Amino acid sequence: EFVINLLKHPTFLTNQYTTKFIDTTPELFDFKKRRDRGTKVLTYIADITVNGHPEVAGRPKPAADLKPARAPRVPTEAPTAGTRTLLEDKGPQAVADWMLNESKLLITDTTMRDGHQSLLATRMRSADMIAVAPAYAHKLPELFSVECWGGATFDVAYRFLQECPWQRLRDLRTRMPNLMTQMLLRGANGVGYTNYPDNVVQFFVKQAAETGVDVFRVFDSLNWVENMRVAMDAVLDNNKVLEGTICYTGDILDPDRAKYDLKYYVAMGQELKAAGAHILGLKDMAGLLKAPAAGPLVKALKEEVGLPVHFHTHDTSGAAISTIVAAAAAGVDAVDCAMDALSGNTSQPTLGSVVEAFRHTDRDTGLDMSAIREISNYWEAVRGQYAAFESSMQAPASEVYLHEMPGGQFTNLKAQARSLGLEERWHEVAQTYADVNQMFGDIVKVTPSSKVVGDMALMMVSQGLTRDQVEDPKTDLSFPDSVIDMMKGSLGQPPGGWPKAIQKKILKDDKPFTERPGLRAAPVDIEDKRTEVSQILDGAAIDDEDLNGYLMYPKVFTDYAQRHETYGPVRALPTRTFFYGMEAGEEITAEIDPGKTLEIRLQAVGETQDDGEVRVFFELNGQPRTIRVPDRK
Ligand code: BTN
Ligand code: 3PY
Ligand code: ZN
Repeated sequence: EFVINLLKHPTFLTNQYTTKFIDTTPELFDFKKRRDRGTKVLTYIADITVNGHPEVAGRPKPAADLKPARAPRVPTEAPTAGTRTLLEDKGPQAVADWMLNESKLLITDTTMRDGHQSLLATRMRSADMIAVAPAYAHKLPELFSVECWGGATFDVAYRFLQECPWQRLRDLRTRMPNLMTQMLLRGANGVGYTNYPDNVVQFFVKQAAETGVDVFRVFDSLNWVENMRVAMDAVLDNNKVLEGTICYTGDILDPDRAKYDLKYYVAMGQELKAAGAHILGLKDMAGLLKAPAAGPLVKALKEEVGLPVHFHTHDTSGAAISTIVAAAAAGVDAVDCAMDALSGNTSQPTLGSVVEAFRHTDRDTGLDMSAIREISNYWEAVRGQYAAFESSMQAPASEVYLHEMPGGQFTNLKAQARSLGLEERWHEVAQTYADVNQMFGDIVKVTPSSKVVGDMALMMVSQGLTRDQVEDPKTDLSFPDSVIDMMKGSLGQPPGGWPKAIQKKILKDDKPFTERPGLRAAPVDIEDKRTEVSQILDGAAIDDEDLNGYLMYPKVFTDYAQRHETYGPVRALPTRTFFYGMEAGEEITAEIDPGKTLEIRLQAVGETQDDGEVRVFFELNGQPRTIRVPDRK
């Protein structure tokens, strides 16, 4: 019945089938109780207004006098050429060659990915990014790239923001046609927390390239190049820019951390070059690279690898800009910064300050300071709406050199500690995190290995266990699943392998493996999976983007799709409405399709009825509408 409906649909017949066809053609689901998108969105607003949004319950509220975020205005003509233009015209190798010849210090803006991932628990909604994207295109065409996808943003979009991450990417891509978009890809872990079968990784990269990613920063959470090849090859096959990435840990100047010395990093850089990388990423996810080490490291990578080097760091220590200055002096080609209002602390260093630092030097970035201020002012107003997700970090801290937590994990782990009642014991958690790292053999800690170290540290602090007790063969302990899995080999191999004694204790009689996890995983039958998810969703049409969501996160995706069926395109709502609902007398607009706008006015909220329901009175495009929602408070 549904299939016939679909095939006869005029959009389908004329070949204009778009990826989110299902969303704009609810008549396909006429066999179900038909609810239009306006009603669905009103249902969402009514529910949040009556019951609140669970994610912000008990958290600080945006300031009452917060100014609305207004994106800078842009001219109607097309923006000037940028790096994307070069990529489209001449391909990824030309981008790398251009970088090597460019004297400017090139800048990537990370605000839309790592910036909010590190400061606001990744909770920034697409609407807030899309509104400012044209300003980036018009006012900052000299940017190297805009990091706006991947990492934790993918699952958070589905899981907490009730949005399709692919739609976000497509919308950003169209609004910044001249700028390269950039994503963070966790190698064989895709945008998840575990290794996926090779064909799932390949399918994902193909889709990301098609929907709109230009630069793929590919890393492995144990720096195991072997485990990065499938993802890297897929980027090359799709003719996009491959940034093969080294994760930096330890301290090359510290003789006690000789495992990660200059030789180690140069050798890894050479392996990545041999694997086909166009650019060498140097990812200092915790912000551990200090200025005196940055010079020799960047110099050695530039000279002995020969690829353009793109440096990423976090300002957790407060000293990141000194590292950037040292890296630039040693010839680094590009660096990551976050726009001022979403920079500093666990986020990237401050974009405007880096631009100023290089003004009147031979590495002048060419970026316009007044554009930076305008865009940062916009982000400042946006950030105010996310007060509920701010962390308690008040100041930069040199403690990062002890614990070595990635900026993107720090606030998350702190929140996890809080939920276990361990927040006042945070410094103990930090010390234990460092102890676990040593117990596991001193490993690279970045998603997902960092999560495993965090799980172990929280277990030890909450159970009052010391490293000695954990390592003692005589004490019997049950370890977190993630720890067992990692010791078994499921995330791959660290340099030199896992320490034998603790591995044996954790695995008991289970045998570890040392081959690449992807070699052991059978390929997934992708079309079977499409049928499977379609059945779960009552016969819904599943395009390749949706299918990729399901392959990465089956339950998260189907939960999202089911809520989407109830609540409709809530991505179109203003952020305040999404988290806090509406007040009587308030009016908002929501553009649910280009040119199709809902004018929504909340008239009144009724009393809770005997049946436990509340009636909420709206005007939708001038017509009265009543929505009933259960009072769940
Ligand atoms: C159903 O009919 O039961 C489910 C409808 C699913 C709509 C899907 S959800 C993922 C994708 N993204 C969209 O915006 N719409 C479709
Ligand atoms: C991620 O994988 O999400 C990261 O930000 C790692 O630094
Ligand atoms: Zn980062």
